[in-house]
Amino acid sequence: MKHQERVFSGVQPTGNLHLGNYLGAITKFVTLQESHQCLYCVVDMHAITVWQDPAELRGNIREVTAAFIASGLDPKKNIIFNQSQVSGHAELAWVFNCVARMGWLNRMTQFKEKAGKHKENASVGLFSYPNLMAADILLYHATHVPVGEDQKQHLELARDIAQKFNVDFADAIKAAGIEDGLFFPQPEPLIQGPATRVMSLRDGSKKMSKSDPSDMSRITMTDDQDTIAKKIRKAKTDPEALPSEVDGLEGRPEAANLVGIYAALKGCSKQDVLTEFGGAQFSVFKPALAELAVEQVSPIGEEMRRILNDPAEIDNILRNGATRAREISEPIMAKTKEIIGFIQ
Ligand code: AQP
Repeated sequence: MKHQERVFSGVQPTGNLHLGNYLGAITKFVTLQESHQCLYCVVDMHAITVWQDPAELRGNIREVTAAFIASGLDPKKNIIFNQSQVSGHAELAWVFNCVARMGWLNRMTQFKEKAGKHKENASVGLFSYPNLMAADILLYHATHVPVGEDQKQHLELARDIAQKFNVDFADAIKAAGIEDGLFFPQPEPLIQGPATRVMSLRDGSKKMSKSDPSDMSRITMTDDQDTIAKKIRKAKTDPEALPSEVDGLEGRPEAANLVGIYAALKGCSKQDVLTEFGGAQFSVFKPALAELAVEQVSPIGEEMRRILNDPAEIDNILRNGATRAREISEPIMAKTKEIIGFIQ
């Protein structure tokens, strides 16, 4: 089956949308809209794998949507929607719950990190999260998935699920008229550039994260100019000057992180940054980074605030996106049911 190139990715509406989400994912979405049919999803069903306050969840769904648009995603060109408005995500996730193996999910490092020592108390949804993610992508036969480095393992699982489904139902797939048996495509992760894993500003060994208790660990997309500059000024560093070569960042996670952020914001390589700043102290580099971050991030935050003033318009965009998403997903879900043997 010839699969048309199609991009899918999602962001959880769990608050504190940060520079890692922006550089690792959203900027890639913006680039891809020029060349591909793209679906960008506010994955609210993923968010509730950890308890969310209902009023805050509603606000956060609108905030992620506003961030998409403020970052330059065109809702006419792309399909922007929230997951729970397209029931196929839940339907296909159930099918994949029955395809994926417990052993596969037991190997997922994100579950181990998020459940921590209290695995017995984690929701079943948090455990089966990667199956829902596979459903998100494969419901649209998406072929390319721009994500940060932390999602690589989940993407590999999605590929395994696609392959196992195609093998388990090989005869039924052929009987449904798909001669080559490739009903679900193997989605490819797109993890590129200098900021695929932005680290905490307080600890270079931990990724920048929405759930870090320290607000100083992350730059959020709605931080004002002073806050962005202050967070960069206070970011943890070491006492050495910056090296002139990328190899010199080895064993210096905080320095590597700030150089990576600078490179991603500027649209150049880490080596380009070191060619400019090699030998400079952080007292010189940090103000330059702060200036660049303020220049790039604060207009997005301002635009988000403007968009958020009209929640009805955001809800319209999401409803319209869901209608268009269903146009693609419904025939694929119907075919999936036919292949499995469900009567429709
Ligand atoms: N630190 C990061 N660096 C680069 N990319 C990142 N992403 C997340 N953190 C970083 C990418 O952002 C997209 C949306 O992420 P998500 O909403 O699914 O959240 P997450 O991956 O669970 O990470 P968060 O935002 O830090 O939340 P918590 O605190 O809950 O873990 C994805 O493409 C992700 O790779």
